[in-house]
Amino acid sequence: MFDTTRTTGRLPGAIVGLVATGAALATAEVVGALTGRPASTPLLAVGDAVVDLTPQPVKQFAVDTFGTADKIALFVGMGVILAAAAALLGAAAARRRWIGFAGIAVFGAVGLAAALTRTGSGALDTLPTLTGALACGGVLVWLLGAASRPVPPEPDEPRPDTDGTRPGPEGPRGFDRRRFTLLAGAAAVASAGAGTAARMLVSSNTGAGLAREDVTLPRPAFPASPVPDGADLEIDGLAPFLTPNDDFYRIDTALSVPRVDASTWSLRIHGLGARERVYTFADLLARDDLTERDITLTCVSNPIGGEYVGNARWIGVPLATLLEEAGVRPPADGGPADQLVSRSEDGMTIGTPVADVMDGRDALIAVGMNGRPLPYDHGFPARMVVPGLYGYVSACKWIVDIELTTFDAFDAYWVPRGWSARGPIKTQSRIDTPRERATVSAGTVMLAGVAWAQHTGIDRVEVRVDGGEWRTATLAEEDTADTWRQWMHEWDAEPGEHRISVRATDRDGETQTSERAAVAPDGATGHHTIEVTVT
Ligand SMILES: Nc1nc2c(c(=O)[nH]1)N[C@H]1C(S)=C(S)[C@@H](COP(=O)(O)O)O[C@H]1N2
Ligand SMILES: [Mo]
Repeated sequence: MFDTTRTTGRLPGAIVGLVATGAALATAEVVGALTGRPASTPLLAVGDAVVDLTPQPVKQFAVDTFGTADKIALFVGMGVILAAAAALLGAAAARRRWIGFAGIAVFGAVGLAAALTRTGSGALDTLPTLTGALACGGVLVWLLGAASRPVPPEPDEPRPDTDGTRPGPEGPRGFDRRRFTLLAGAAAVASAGAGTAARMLVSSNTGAGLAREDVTLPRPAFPASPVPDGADLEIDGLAPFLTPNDDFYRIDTALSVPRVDASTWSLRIHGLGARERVYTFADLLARDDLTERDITLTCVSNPIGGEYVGNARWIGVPLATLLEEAGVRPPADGGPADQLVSRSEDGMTIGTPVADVMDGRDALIAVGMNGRPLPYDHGFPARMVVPGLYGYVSACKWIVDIELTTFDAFDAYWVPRGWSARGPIKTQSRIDTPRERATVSAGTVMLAGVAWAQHTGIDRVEVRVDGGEWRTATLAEEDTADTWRQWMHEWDAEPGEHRISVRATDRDGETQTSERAAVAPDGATGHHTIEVTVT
């Protein structure tokens, strides 16, 4: 099958391995973009599988170390591993081609398995990996050929070049380095170009349909009351009362943000004790019960003092009304389902107590965020928002399906991964200014931050310096019980090192415990404490 009179060096082999792998990934990206399966390309599909299979402690370590750059860290890690494997396999294939093909088969199988185990996958999802593997094999054979040179003759044979001529770059014993470098370089550049173009095509979303940019939100029938004067203390360093969309924290497992076409999107409600109902995006926008509400979202994995909390003005359809239209009754009225499982375009499942969303609180199927259609990152075209519940048990983004079931019958995505099936938000408070380890001048120092106890409301915030007396802070005006509340306190600071702690008491009279608990399984506890230097 192969010319056994020629061989290839290990270094050119390693380069060929890298270039062939790049060609494979680029081909897969192009085919994924052209077939409308951008999430089934080997990089994304395997990345998704890694995210899903990573044990909780490792995931926590990644989030602790990289924060919301954890996705970039994952791709960098995968890239390093893949490049190392590609170089090693290429070097080995230089001598024994079959090793290269075996490597392609193994990596191709991993890519196929990842693509086919994605929710809702079909035959088309195999195309990116299959064409990528073919391209890899083709480039491998082609470039290894270009890098090959004649096998040195057996020692007892007369050597053809013993006449003193040095083996030049194009001599009979070497290979044409210049040609090889040009070919490999051209292949690498072409791969990088094609891969980038494919990624741009996918994210520009130029296809037909209704993109976010084309959506005009109607005026809500039930607007939120204006934010009261004095709800935003406008203190330097303090989080603004309403979090701008661009600054809103983002937490999800999606390695590529779903770009859902709102013209073909629909939300299905069905399951135990429900008559099936399907709503299109146009159905939702045309309703006469569009409701605007301020709701503070919080992630269960927000550490004490952390940033995974934000407050927005949402526009949406009351979820309880949609459930009533499907004939759903809450468990207290004899309804058979106690869990509502929402599913997203990207296969997430989130379980929410039916009782909570039907108890009169402003649970929404949101289509708007701070006066704009939902940003892609935050769930366009529609997501769920439920005041008082952590995001992982309520805030399904890119939602497409709501199934009525029971907690006994189904565990949503996070539950087998070590998180509690139910996740009411714990009362918390945070010091925003001064920052941890800041240096401030002696005299009056403004301490300020936020506190939240969604759907219960904040009653009191206290601060304490160096373990002394708890002193009551001044609260900003309350917007609603579903939003966070700013606080401030003027501290007469004396020179030295100081520790400042904060704690909140909610309207149920519960004061935050000082006992530290980790974020898993159901949210961190403890007082946010910072150290500052006063000069
Ligand atoms: N489809 C989908 N929805 C999701 C998630 C996800 O991973 N996928 N994460 C949830 C979690 S854990 C949180 S805290 C919120 C975060 O919403 P945000 O990114 O808009 O702030 O989304 C929730 N909805
Ligand atoms: Mo979360």
